[in-house]
Amino acid sequence: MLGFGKNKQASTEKTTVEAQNKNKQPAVSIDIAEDKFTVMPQQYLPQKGKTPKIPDAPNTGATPTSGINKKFLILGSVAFVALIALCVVLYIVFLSPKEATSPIAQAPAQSAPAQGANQENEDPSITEKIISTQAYDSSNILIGSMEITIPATVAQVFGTGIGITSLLSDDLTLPEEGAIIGGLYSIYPSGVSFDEALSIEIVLSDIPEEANMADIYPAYLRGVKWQEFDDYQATEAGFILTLEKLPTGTIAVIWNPAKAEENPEQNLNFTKAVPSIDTDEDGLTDAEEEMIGTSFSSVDSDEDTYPDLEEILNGYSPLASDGALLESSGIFAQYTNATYGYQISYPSGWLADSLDTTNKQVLFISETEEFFEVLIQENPLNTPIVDWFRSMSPSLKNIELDVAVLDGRPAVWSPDGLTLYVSKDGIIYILTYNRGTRDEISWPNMFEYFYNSFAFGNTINDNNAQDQDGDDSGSTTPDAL
Ligand SMILES: [Ca+2]
Ligand SMILES: [Ca+2]
Repeated sequence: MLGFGKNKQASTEKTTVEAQNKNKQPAVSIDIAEDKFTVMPQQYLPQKGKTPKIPDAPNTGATPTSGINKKFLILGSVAFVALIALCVVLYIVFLSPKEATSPIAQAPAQSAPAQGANQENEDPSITEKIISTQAYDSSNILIGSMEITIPATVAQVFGTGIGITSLLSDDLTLPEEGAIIGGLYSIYPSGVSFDEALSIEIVLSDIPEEANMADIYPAYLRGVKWQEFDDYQATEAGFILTLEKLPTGTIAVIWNPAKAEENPEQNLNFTKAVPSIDTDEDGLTDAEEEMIGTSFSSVDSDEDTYPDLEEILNGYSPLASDGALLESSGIFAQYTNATYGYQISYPSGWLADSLDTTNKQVLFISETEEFFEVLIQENPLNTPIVDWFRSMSPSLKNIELDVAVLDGRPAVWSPDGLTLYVSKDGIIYILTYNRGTRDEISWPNMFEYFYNSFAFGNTINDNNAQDQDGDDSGSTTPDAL
């Protein structure tokens, strides 16, 4: 929401910056002064009345016949009365209409009628305010624009105190990598937080042809570094930021062609996994051929004219030329998870192992350190899988997702192609090829067979099925095909 988690600065620094900005923006100072008037009479009024009186009273008592002192006494009394009168006027003008609600209590968003009732002094016709500005290059060609939608509650408080300035790039720190496109903007008052978020749209007049949207992002100048906004929405011609707090630095859109490559992070490796050695180049790795029993020096081990891999992916045994089905070959076994309602096939020589009695994490372990895994995560709001994935991987927000279908439901691939996410009935099923420390994967086709065999089934609660293997784990494993 806020998008500035990383931008928390020491409060002293922030105060200094705000103070400077207040000096620059008289409109803001006026507003803040009004706020102070609403508070001052309550706390300071009695003391103000006393302050001039205390030194006067004892002095007059000590030298009773002094004419000069009498003059001071009269002047002091007049000043005191005038001050009281001034305070009363200020009290009537500023405080009394707001008495019903203390300033602190009305800070969070209240219902619109309540706010309206408290804003009698301000223009009730102010609802939502939109301000905008345009940016031009040195040849006076329009390069971009910024438009800010200010919610009514914020507009009523800040009035004209919020604005945008379009800047020139001459005296600014430019990004080390990439280039600024579509202008530079400064929004004031900088660093200020609002009760309601401002919607800020940046429109780019011209997006370079060579650029794609994954390389373009809105950022703000934080010290001497350009920091990408944590949260934004891409539009056809730019971006929309939703900010409850304004950054202290200049805002711009940066085009950095190297960004997509340099920003994988979050344990996700963008390089697609490379299969290990495949001597006969038939697509089955030597490790797979050895496990299955096919020849790693022949593309067609059973010499039925159908290549080994083609037979496997079409459900035929690569070891029998009589058209025998893979199901009855004993190469794969089936695992059933009744707790979370799914079935999946895995190489029968591997160990299928639920890590604990919850059956949330089941491993299918090969003779190498590599293993396949089905992991369960809750998805109580039943968020669609693409949205769920995006919410879990904010760093991938600009990456086009590889969306597949698994047992009739949309599924999302991780960028490295080794994890598949699918959702059903409030549960996320995460199918992963864990290659450990290996660069090359030994079981690419076994994994393909594995995830393609994934099928949703009934859970134990749906059908009251008996726990067939009697270990109370809700799983039945293995059931050889
Ligand atoms: Ca091979
Ligand atoms: Ca064959």
